[in-house]
This record gives sequence, C-alpha cells and structure tokens, in this order.
Amino acid sequence: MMRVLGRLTSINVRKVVWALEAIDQPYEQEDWGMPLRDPKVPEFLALNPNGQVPVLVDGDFALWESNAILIYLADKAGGGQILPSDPRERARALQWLGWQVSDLNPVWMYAIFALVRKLPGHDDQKQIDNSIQRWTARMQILEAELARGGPFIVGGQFSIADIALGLSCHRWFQTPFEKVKLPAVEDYCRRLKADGPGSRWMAAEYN
Ligand SMILES: N[C@@H](CCC(=O)N[C@@H](CS)C(=O)NCC(=O)O)C(=O)O
Repeated sequence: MMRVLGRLTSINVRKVVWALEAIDQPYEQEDWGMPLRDPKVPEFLALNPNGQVPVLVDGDFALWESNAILIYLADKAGGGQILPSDPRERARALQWLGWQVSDLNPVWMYAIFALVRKLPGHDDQKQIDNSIQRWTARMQILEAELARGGPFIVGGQFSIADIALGLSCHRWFQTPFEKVKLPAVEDYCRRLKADGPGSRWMAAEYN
C-alpha cells in the first residue's frame, strides 16, 4: 500500500491524494504535521531532508516534491490516463504544472498568510495589496487560456495539471478579498468539483 505523508490542509498533499484517487490507487494518508524540520523527527528528515510535506512512500522508494510525485503516479498508471502520451500535449500539461509551482504559488503567499492563516508579521496592507495584484495578474493568464480552449487546461483531457490548477482556483475563490470576475476560471473550478476526488479535495473546509 502506498503511503502519503502530510496533513490534508496542505494544498501539495491534496494534489497527491487527488491523483491517487484519479488512478484508483489505494493509499494510506498519515497526518505528519508542520513544521517538520525539527531534529526530533529524524525518521521524517531521512525521507525528505527539506522537512516538508508531501512525501510519497511506495515500498522502498520515497519521493518528495509534489509535482515529481504526480508525474511518478501518472507514469505508473500509464496509458495516458492522467498525463497525455502525445509529446506536445504531455509537454503542455507539464508546462502548466510547473507554472503553478513556480509562478502562481509564490505570489499568493503573503495574501494567504495574512488573510487566511492570519500569521503574525503579515499585516502590512501594502504587501497584501501587492500579493493580490500579482496573484490576479497570474489568474488572468489562466482565464485567457481557459476561455480559449477547455474544458481542461490541455483541451479535452483531464490531467495532473488540472489537479494542481483546480486546487489553485479553489484557493483563489476561498480567500476573502474583492476579486475581478474570471468566468472561465469559475466554470473550470465548478467542472472539476463535479468529479468525485475533485469534490472531496476542493471542499469548503479546505483553502
Ligand atoms: N515544492 C514543495 C513544497 C512543499 C511545501 O511547501 N510544503 C509545505 C506545506 S504546503 C510544508 O511542508 N511546510 C512545512 C515547513 O516548511 O516546515 C512541493 O511542491 O512538494
């Protein structure tokens, strides 16, 4: 049985459990907490020296970085089930998967820490506005792409890129601030939520 280490409050952990369910792969999820860099948990640091979740354990193979885990699961499932096998479509899905982690994730951080987690030291209105402005600009890129194509980010097929982007869209709508209208993103989010794992992992209790 595969093991997923990490709390479900983490968007990166939810990416992994959604992918496992999309390929009907049974798994056990373990509630490892944060922060994990504490030297008191050397058994976790042995699996991921970054002390971060998620970690996937498949027999004697432990893997960290949520995107690498998604690609591993897609390759294990094979048959283009959750990652297209056509080279161009596969590359396009990986393009959006990488964009979510490198371009979208960093810009929302301050806003999320301030408005959702309410972390001390995150009450500078200028930085909140700046985070929201940059987040909005990225979401408009997604809006333009979805308005042009769809129903999924790579045309007609659901892929691991939709898992990452779907959870990101959910985070956008769940964060309390005045938003520009993004109708294609709204439709996309609704569509993904209509799916079994999507409805579970984009539920109102999660941000
Ligand atoms: N790039 C990593 C990021 C992992 C990450 O940031 N995990 C967070 C939770 S979403 C975490 O473990 N934070 C705890 C910490 O940094 O101590 C991935 O995609 O897996």
